[in-house]
Amino acid sequence: MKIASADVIVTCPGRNYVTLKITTEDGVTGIGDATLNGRELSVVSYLRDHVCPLLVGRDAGRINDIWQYLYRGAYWRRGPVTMTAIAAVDCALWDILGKVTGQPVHRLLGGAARDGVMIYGHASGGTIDELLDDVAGYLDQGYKAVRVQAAVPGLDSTYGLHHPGTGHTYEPADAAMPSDNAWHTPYYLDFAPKMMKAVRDRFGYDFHLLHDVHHRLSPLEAAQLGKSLEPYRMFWIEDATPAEDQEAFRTIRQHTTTPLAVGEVFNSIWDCQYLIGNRLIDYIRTSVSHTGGITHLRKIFDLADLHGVRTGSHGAGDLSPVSFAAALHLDLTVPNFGIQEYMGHLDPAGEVFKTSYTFEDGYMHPGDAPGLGVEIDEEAAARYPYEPRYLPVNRRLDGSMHDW
Ligand code: GCO
Ligand code: MG
Repeated sequence: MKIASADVIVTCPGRNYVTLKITTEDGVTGIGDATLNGRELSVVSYLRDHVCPLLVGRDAGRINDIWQYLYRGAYWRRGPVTMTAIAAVDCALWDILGKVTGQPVHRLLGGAARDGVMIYGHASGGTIDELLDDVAGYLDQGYKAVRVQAAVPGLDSTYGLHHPGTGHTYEPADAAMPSDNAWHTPYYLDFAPKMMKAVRDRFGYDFHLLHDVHHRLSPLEAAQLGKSLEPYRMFWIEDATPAEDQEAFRTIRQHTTTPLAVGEVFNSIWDCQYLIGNRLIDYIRTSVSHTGGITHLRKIFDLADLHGVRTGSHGAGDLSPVSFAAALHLDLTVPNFGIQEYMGHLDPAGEVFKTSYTFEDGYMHPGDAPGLGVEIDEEAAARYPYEPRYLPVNRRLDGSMHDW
C-alpha cells in the first residue's frame, strides 16, 4: 500500500475547488478537499511544492504517522494553509483505507452512533417576507433546522444571502476583486429580533432556528443580541464576535442564555482548547477540511465531549463535496454530535464530484460505499479552469474597515 503519487486538481465548476488525489502502487486512489476560499493557490503550492514530494513511498495505511510527520515534522505549524493541506492528505488516506478494506469510513471510525445526521439549511431574503417564503420551502422539504439571514434595512448589501437565481445557496466569494459590504451595528441590533419574531410568529417553535453573525459585534453588543433573541429560543448564534478574542465569550455568557457557536475559522485543537475547556461555547464549528482532517477533528470533538460541548461543523458551499462527505462520516459516529451545516453546491459542481450521500426528512447519510463515497471526474474538472475570486470585505458607514 505504498503511495505512488500525489496530485493536486484545481477546478472551478461554479466556484473554485482544490482536490488532492493520492494513488497507491496498486492503483487505489483516495481524494481529500484542500479548498481554502479566496486563498486556494496558496494551499496548492503548499501541497505541490512541500507536501506531495514527502508522501511518495510512504505506507498509505499509516494515517496517524503521516499526520504526525506532516504536523510535528514541520517547524512552521498550524494556520489555515498548513492545516488545510494536512486535512486533504488525511482524508485521502481514509478514503484509500476504506476502499482497500471495502468499508465506508464511518465504519472504520467505529460505526454509526445514530441513524442520520441532522442538517440545517440556509434560508434568506432581501426582506422579511422573502425570508419567510424561503423558510417555508425548507420546512416543506422536511428540514428540522434552518439558519435565517435577511438584508439589514438601511444597508446597501448584507453578506450571506442568496444571489438571485442561485436557488438555496449563496456563493461567498463572488468577485474577481473583493466587493464591499456595508455594516452598521445599530441597524442590525434593531433588526435581528424583529426577523426572529416574524419567523417564530409564522412557523412556531417546532424546528431549530439558527443565525450567523459573521464576527461583526463587540462582546457587549453580542450580549445584547443574545438577550434580545432569548424569546425566540435559538439553537445558536454563530460567530457573534471575532473568534480570536476568546475572553469575549465569557462576557457574552455572563449576560445571555442564548447558545453560542464558533470555530469555522479555527485550524487546530489549540485554537479551541480555551473555549471548550472553560465551557464558554455550546457548539464547536471546526471543519474536516480546515482543521487537519478526520484524524485531528476527531480529537477536537472528543475534547468537546469531555466538556459538554457539541459539534456543528462548517459546511458552506466552499467546502467541496469531498469534505462534506467526510464530515457526514464523522458526524454519524461521534457521541456529542449536535448539527451539521449543509449549504449545498452550485451547478455544475455535480458534473465534477459524484457523491453518494443522501437526504431524507431533515437528515443526511454518507452512504455505505467504500471510503468517503465521492469520486472526482478529472475530465469534467479540466473543463472548468481556476478563476480568481475573493470574499467581500466589510466597511462601516464612515468607510473604515470592519471585522469579518
Ligand atoms: C457559514 C459561513 C460562510 C463563510 C464562508 C467563508 O457559516 O457557512 O460563515 O458563509 O463565510 O464559508 O469561506
Ligand atoms: Mg459562519
